[in-house]
Amino acid sequence: MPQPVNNNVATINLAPNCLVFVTASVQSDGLESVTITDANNNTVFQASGTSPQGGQFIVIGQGTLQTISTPNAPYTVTLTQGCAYMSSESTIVLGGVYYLQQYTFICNDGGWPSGDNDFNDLVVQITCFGFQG
Ligand SMILES: [Ca+2]
Repeated sequence: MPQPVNNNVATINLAPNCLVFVTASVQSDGLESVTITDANNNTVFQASGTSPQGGQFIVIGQGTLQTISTPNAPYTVTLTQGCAYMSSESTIVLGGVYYLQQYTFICNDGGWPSGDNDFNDLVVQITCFGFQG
């Protein structure tokens, strides 16, 4: 398994002209945030929030976006300042065609190692559909 990344900024690639569903959740008393920007530095998703009490699970934001038409355009995912993250990418492909592409980021407050190292303080899931409608 890869080591956690002590950085709050990641770059991902999303297929062009696709519908993307993003959800962000927290289990943290501290303020968590995520911002996704496209290759033109436009903010396409933003969420922030904190657990109402005791690190309780709560969804702080969800929404959809449409990827730009440029192939292989990078998207920047900016997570809570000072966090460390681990991430995964998974795809469902048939005959060389992408049907679903998913990224997951799990974040730990204060870096790694830090605190309880639970990597659930902020969780961001990005799902890119190969087809729409
Ligand atoms: Ca936590």
